[in-house]
Amino acid sequence: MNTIRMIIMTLILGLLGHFYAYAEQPFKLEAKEGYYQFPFFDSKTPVWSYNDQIPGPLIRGKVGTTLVFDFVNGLKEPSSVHWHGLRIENAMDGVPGVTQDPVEPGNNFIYRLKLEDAGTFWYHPHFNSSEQLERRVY
Ligand SMILES: [Cu+2]
Repeated sequence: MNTIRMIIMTLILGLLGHFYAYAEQPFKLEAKEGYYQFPFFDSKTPVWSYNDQIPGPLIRGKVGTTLVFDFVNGLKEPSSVHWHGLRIENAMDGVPGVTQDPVEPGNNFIYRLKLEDAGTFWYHPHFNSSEQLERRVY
């Protein structure tokens, strides 16, 4: 029963998350704390998320264009955005301590991603990943 509930919830959340970014238009992506009303739950759940959405916004772009993101860290700890699987400039890969400094609370970072490949990819934090992912920042 719980498996069916989780599948339905995942489908609903996937359909709700259809916000798009377009090439060359800066898209604000904010990690922040909040509460989220999951379907079938009686009360809201404390979460950390991108733009108050779970999962975060669905972002689409065309190969050959550049997507620009203004990432704002509204969490109480450093964060970053790693663009999992995308072939992009190393400085934009979002790995604190390796490709960039961590984005401190209240600060922002501009990510510019030139899209080289078609496909479906995932973005997520790469700072304290185990906790930030578990709290739904993805
Ligand atoms: Cu990853």
